[in-house]
Amino acid sequence: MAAPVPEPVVMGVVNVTPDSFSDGGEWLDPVAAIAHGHALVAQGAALLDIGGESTRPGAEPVGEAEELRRVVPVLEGLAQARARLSIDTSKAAVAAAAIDAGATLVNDVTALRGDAEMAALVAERGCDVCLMHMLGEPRTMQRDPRYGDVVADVRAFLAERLEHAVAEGIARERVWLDPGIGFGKTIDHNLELLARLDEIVALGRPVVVGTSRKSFLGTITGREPGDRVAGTIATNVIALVRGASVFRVHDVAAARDALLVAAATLRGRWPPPTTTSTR
Ligand code: HH2
Repeated sequence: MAAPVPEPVVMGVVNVTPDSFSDGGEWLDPVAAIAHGHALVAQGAALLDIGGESTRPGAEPVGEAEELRRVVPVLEGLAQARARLSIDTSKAAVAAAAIDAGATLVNDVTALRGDAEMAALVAERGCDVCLMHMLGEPRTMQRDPRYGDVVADVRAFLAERLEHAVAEGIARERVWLDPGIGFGKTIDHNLELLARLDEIVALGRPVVVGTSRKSFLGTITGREPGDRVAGTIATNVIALVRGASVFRVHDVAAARDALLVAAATLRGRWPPPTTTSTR
């Protein structure tokens, strides 16, 4: 029998940064960021991922005070939105303030390696955590990344980080995993991870994919970041087929429609079951 098709959860991106690779500066003003978050919820985002530090290749780190200044008003302004809130940070102090403001997911691109206090915070506060694979660090990660077998290496890393999280007191059921598309990876690394994503899904936790507008889509299509929606959706649908359940995107309406129809088609049935572990 075919594996059950997860109900796709669309995570809308709210970058409160001057330098994000595709929308840097667009939502730096908190009023604009809050309005953007509400618009993404209206388009079908069940989750909003709010971030105050770019992790694009070459990005310079942001200080804690500045990151707090960027994200806290936006989280507060979105606390009543009809979506869960996620904080995209690797700093425990930022995550703590975000949880106080209503976030229930910590999206840590360092997978609990960036801040020694992060695991204890997530364990204590009982929120969900997304652990992402990254080779190196944003400033240098795209300088000649190498793997033995990229899928096996990323899977082993995520398996180790999952056990680390559990050993630190985080409930296994609270952990989501992400192969980190574009984080220390060539175009072929990204494509192979997507083609064999079922091997990551086999770790038994919800898998998040973040391909939205990323440069490998530009390499294939020749398009600028804002024109990579169709490419993003192609990868999201393939990831859904391979068992991913959370899709981190900038262009929510298009991704939501494509994923709903793709999931219904894979099931051969509509409406979908009503519950999912990522809600
Ligand atoms: N990608 C980005 C940022 N955070 N988090 C997860 N879990 N997975 C991802 O693939 C991921 C992520 C990069 O995208 P974006 O936020 O648009 O750009 P920037 O880092 O330049 O702000």
